[in-house]
Amino acid sequence: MTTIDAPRLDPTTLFRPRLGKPDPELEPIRAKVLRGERLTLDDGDLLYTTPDIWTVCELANLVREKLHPGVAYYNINRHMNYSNICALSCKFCEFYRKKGDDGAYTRDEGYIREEARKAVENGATEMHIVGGLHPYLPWDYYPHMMRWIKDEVAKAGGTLHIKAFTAVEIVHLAKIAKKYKRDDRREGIRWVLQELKDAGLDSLPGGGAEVFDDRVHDEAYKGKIRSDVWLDVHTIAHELGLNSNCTILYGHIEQRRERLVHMDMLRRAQDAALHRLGYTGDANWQQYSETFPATEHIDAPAITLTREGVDQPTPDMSANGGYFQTIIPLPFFPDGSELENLPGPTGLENLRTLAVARLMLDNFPHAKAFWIMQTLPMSQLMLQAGADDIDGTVVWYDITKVGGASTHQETTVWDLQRAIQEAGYEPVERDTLYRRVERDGTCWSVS
Ligand code: V47
Repeated sequence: MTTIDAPRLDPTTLFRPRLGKPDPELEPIRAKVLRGERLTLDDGDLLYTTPDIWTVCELANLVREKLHPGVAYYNINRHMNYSNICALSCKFCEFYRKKGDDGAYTRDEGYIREEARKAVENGATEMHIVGGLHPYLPWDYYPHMMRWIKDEVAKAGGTLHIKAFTAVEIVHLAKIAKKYKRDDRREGIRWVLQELKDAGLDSLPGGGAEVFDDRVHDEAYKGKIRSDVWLDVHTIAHELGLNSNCTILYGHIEQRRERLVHMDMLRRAQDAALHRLGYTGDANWQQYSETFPATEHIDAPAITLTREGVDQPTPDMSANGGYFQTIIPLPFFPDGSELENLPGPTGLENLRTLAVARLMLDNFPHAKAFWIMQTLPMSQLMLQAGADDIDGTVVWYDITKVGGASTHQETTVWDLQRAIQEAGYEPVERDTLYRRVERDGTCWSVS
């Protein structure tokens, strides 16, 4: 096992964030935010280095309020991991096991049906499903899993949205289904996504993106797909009409600039997705494309959702599938991983990263403070710093265990509502597609 040394504290980054000491250098960024104009990577650098973190939060809050005035979202959901057996050994991950290890598991049909039934009984609107790259499960297991769930839900007289499989799992499935060709990977990815969609898959979660940077990839999660493949999977999902989310796993061995590049790559992929859905771009988009290196995903005009009168999100945005819904910054938890000698990000770094993500990802409708990883008290603060969503009741969570938590990491609707209300927002229960849920006990519909 190779270890990566914990970074030494850099004295130039030691400053005291102070309330009431505004940084005048942020004013040009404020002007851009008010105009709904795209921020550059250099703007992002400044947002990351200014001691005036509170203005950064305030600016992110301006965007968040413009998009979702007065409300914050939560959902009633249930996470399920079908297996923790994984062919990969990513250094940041404490979830994976090898076959035969203590605690290794693979769920069978009975378990999966039971989880689906419990989800409906508890009024869940969504099941979030991910697992390791299982080396031996056959391809059929995966579409069957979708059908077992939909069948059980129908028997229970309910409805459940299946949000499942990270991009790296989709590529793995294309390989085990023998559909993956190195010279045309898109064809195999499309085949898998279409088959899963036909079997009941409704959207993709945002996991597995980590940080889109080859150096970080090779040091911390070599063997995983790279950014171009991750973006291909999501682009094809969008082309098939599936919505998806995206994450950034920060606070390990990456630099802040690498986070900003990751965010820029995501917003360019979103430009392309929204363009396909008929959104018109910013007339000044060429100025941005000259600022950033081009990639194959970057050829659409910049689309900013808060630009006055041009690109306002339409009320039927949720009816047109095929775009990124939510950015979810995930703070790195070192415990139990191969990188456990690293300190992980601090609370202020988490707050700032959430705010920076909200500001940079100007074409994303939503920013989520995932309470399981951010903690509920911190998520509450993040609602005033760019986040409009704190995720849901979750129930079981096996990927990270904050502060020695068990896999049972459930919270109540009452706790979620109280956290939101106390932060000054109306709590709105949403379904996966961010439609308002009307509820009568465990029965629900969307308005
Ligand atoms: O893909 C793994 C990350 C992700 C660690 O789409 C870690 O709505 C921190 O993607 N420390 C899974 N993070 C979680 C995820 C997610 C969660 C909630 C909602 C949604 C959504 C998506 O967690 C993994 C990986 O990037 N992860 N290990 C760790 N030690």
